[in-house]
Amino acid sequence: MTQEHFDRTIDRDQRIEPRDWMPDAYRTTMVRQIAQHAHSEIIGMQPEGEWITRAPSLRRKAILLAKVQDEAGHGLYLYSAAETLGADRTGLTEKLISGRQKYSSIFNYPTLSFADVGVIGWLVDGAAICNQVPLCRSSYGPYARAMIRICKEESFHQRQGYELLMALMRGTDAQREMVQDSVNRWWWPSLMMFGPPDADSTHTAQSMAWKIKRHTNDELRQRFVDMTVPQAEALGVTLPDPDLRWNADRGHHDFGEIDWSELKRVISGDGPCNAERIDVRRTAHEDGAWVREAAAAHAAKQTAAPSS
Ligand code: FAQ
Repeated sequence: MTQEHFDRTIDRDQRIEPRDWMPDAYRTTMVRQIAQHAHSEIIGMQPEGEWITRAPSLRRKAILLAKVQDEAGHGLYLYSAAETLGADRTGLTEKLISGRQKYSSIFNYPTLSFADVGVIGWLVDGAAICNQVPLCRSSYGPYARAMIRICKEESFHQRQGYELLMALMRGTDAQREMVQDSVNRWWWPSLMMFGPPDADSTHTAQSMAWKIKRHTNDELRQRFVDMTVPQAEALGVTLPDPDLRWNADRGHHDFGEIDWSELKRVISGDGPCNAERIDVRRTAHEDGAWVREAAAAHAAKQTAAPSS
C-alpha cells in the first residue's frame, strides 16, 4: 500500500478504507473535518434542546425530542468514523472543550422563540443537507457511509421544520411576525455555515483534489440560496436581503455581501453564545465521568470473565 495505490484509488473514484495507506495530511484533514462535524452535531443539540420543556404541545415535544436525539446519534456515528482514523473520542471532546477544535458557527446563536425551532429545521438542516449530500461520495469510506444515513435523517428534520413554519404561517399575525423575525435572524448565519468564500478557504483546493469535498464552499452556498428562495415564497416569508434577485444570465440568484467579519468573530470564539455552549458541554462531560468509568469497569469485567 503506497502513495501510488492511494492516488489510483482517488483517481478511480473508489473509497479509502481505514486500513489503507494514506498520506498523513489526508488523515489529519479527515480527522479535523469529521471531528468538527461531530462536535457540531453534539453542540447543535443545545439551541433546540432548550425548547423541549417549552414545546407548545405534546406532539411538538415528541418531534423535537426525536430530532435532538437524532443529532446525538449523528455525533456518535461521526466520532466512530474519526476513531477509524486513530483518533480517540475522549481526546476529541477534550480538544473541543479546550477550544482547540471547532464546531459550526451556526450553533453560537440563541434560540429566542419557538419559531427558531422551525427555522433551524428549515434553514440550518436545509444548509446541512446541501453540504452533506455530496459528502456521501466523499473519498473516505466510513465518513461517506455515515453521511448516507445522516442525510436521510436530516431530510426528515428539514421537513419537520418547514411543516412547523407552515402551521405558524397559517396562524395569527403575531405568529407570522414571530416567523419573520426568526428568518431575519437566521438567514445570514445559515449562509455562513458553508464556510469562508473560496478565495479565503484554506482547505478547499486540497480537499477537492482528494475528493473529500466535491464542491467548493461558494458553489454549495449558491445551491442553497437557489433552493431556498422558492421555499420562502411558498411559506410567505421575506429573506432579509434587498440584493437577492434572479439573474437570468447566470441562471442563479444574486445575493448580497455576507459579513465575513462576523463569521471570523464567531469562529474565533466571540459569537453570542460560544462561552455558554462550551460551558454546557464541559459540565456534561464532567458530570458524565462516572458513566464512562462504570462502562470501562464493566467492559474490563467482561473481558476478564472466563468464557462459558
Ligand atoms: N463554522 O478551509 P475551509 C450540522 C473553519 S451541520 C466554524 O473552508 P473546510 C447538522 C474550517 O473548519 C454543521 N468553522 O474549511 C445539524 C477551517 O478550520 P481550521 C456541521 C468553520 O473544512 C443541524 C477554517 O474555518 N457540518 O451539524 C466554518 O474545507 C441542526 C477554514 O475553512 C459540517 O461540519 C463554520 N461555518 O470547509 C445539527 C459538514 N466554516 O483549518 C444540529 C462537514 C469553515 O482553522 C441541528 N464539513 N470553518 O481548523 C464541511 O463540509 C467543511 O468542513 C466546511 C468548511 C464546508 C464546513
